[in-house]
Amino acid sequence: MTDWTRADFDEAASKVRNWGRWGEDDQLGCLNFITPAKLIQAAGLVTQGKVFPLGVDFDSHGPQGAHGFRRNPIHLMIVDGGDSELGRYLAGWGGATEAQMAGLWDAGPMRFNDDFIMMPLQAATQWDALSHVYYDDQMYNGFPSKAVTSFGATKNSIDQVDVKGIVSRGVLLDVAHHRGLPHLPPNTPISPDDLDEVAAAQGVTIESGDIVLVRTGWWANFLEHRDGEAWAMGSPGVSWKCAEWLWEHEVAAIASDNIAVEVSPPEIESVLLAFHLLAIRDMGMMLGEMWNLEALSADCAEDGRYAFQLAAPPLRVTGAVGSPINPLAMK
Ligand code: UVW
Repeated sequence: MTDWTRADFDEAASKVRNWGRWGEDDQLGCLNFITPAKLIQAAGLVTQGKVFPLGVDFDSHGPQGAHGFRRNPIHLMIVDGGDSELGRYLAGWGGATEAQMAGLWDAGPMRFNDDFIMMPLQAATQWDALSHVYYDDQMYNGFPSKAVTSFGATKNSIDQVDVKGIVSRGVLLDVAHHRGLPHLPPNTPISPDDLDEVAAAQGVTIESGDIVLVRTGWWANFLEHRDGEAWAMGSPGVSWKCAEWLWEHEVAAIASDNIAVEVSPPEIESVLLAFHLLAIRDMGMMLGEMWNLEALSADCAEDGRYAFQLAAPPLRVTGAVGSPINPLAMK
């Protein structure tokens, strides 16, 4: 814990608040920094024909469960190899009667499998939408928190941002690699000066509309022990002070390889998830969590190129406050 107070938080909030900047109805927030010129620039970074999927495995061995309200994805089969006769009984499928279906089934070679997944949208690699967190009864752009109802978010939902893709220039700031560590020590905060130092060492600049990926090595660390509680409680991550740095650089979105982008435990005693609140609610910046940056990190270290095209479209889940994703970095 530090000496920072709610007053320090409020001062930062009033500096980074983007409400009204892109109009009173805006629900895209910092994604507005991604312009057509930015898309063209990002596409030009694909020169080597390499692709890096940044999603983690969606399965029951993930980090959720330690705090009780989220669960790891549950994958169930609805139709499997034991159901090879099932189609004979699928009356109504394609308009066929049971007798017609049985005839079609027996006459032809086609068999199939189907499956089903149950999961919190926040369980694995994901985006936080601009309706995910709020304080003082208001969300990004001043929308009332009550606009998120039991029917879903009527403002700032994840489907609102799909119009942006989401595609841009991605930049990896590999803090763990820069420090010569497999992962940062538990509970290490990453300051704005650290981000500048890493960018300078990597020879990369952060430009308006970039999506910044901060690597702590914490996902690789989780895979070694699979202890969700230790992973969540000990997470290194960005300091709440990085919100102003992101605002000054006009960053479109930020993602990391930990559970909440920001460091655990809270740096301001009276403000839980201070970085979340400043980024999502005040700036209108989406957070990407639990991204697997390992293969990308190794490649960037090898070729010295830390900028690439990044594509991370959310699912159009109507009214959702987040979305699972499998982001792609392309070089
Ligand atoms: C909360 O836990 C509220 O947020 P996140 O899942 O984005 O870390």
